[in-house]
Amino acid sequence: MKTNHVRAKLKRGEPSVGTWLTLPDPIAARLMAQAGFDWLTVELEHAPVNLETAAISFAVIEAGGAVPLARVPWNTGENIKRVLDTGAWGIVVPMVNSRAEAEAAVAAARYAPRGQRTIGGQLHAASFHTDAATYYQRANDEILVVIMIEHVKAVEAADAILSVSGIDAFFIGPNDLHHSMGKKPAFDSDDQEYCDALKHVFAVGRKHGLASGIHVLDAAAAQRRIAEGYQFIAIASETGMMLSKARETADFLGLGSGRAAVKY
Ligand code: 3PY
Ligand code: MG
Repeated sequence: MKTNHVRAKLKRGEPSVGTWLTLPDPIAARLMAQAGFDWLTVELEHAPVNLETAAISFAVIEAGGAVPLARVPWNTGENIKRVLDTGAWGIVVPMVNSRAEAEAAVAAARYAPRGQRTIGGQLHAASFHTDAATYYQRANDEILVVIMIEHVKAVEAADAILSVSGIDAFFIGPNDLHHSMGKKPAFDSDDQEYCDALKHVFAVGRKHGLASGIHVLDAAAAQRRIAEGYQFIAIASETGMMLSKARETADFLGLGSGRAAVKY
């Protein structure tokens, strides 16, 4: 069975960088898998990606040498089970705001005795180049569980959430976090309440031995976050990268309607 090299990197305290895949297109996923990112997260929360497209995308991402992850649409056992059973090597769970929600995410992602994931499927084992029996035995040690801290309620409950056993990393959703504070959604800001929240969650995560993660807009911001000790860094999305380059090209030639490129 293959080793989840991103999970191993995080456990060693090293940074890993990836991006979000928002296009419902395994061909785009295949090409992105060769760009050199450590991992690629198939976006099922806010993008029009169905499970069949996601399953094929997990396979081509893995074949390209990157770790295939999925952001599930919501924190439910059904969502988590289905992406793991179709070949994701890990999950990113949105909007985890309480200890009970964190426990539910872990229970859905881990087999007994650590959780309640049910037995079944073929693509999970194929994705790790192994047989089902070996997968069931070893999956708990390879599946990456990342929970999102993206609401003030989660910041307040950070200690109760991040002390749940079975979580590998937390991941800040800066847009929802700003929004939950009544502020304009943004990938970053120097707003004091926002910066204090980040510092608090980072310290609590470290206390519980978790890798810290955050979504950023570009490579320079990723470098800054890595220097601060963040280890699970998402840079924008493939759509954001495609459109910002397209926009730059059109602008250079004086073309275009003046509409802003999608950044994420
Ligand atoms: C957010 O910024 O809210 C996100 O969910 C980023 O992934
Ligand atoms: Mg969010």
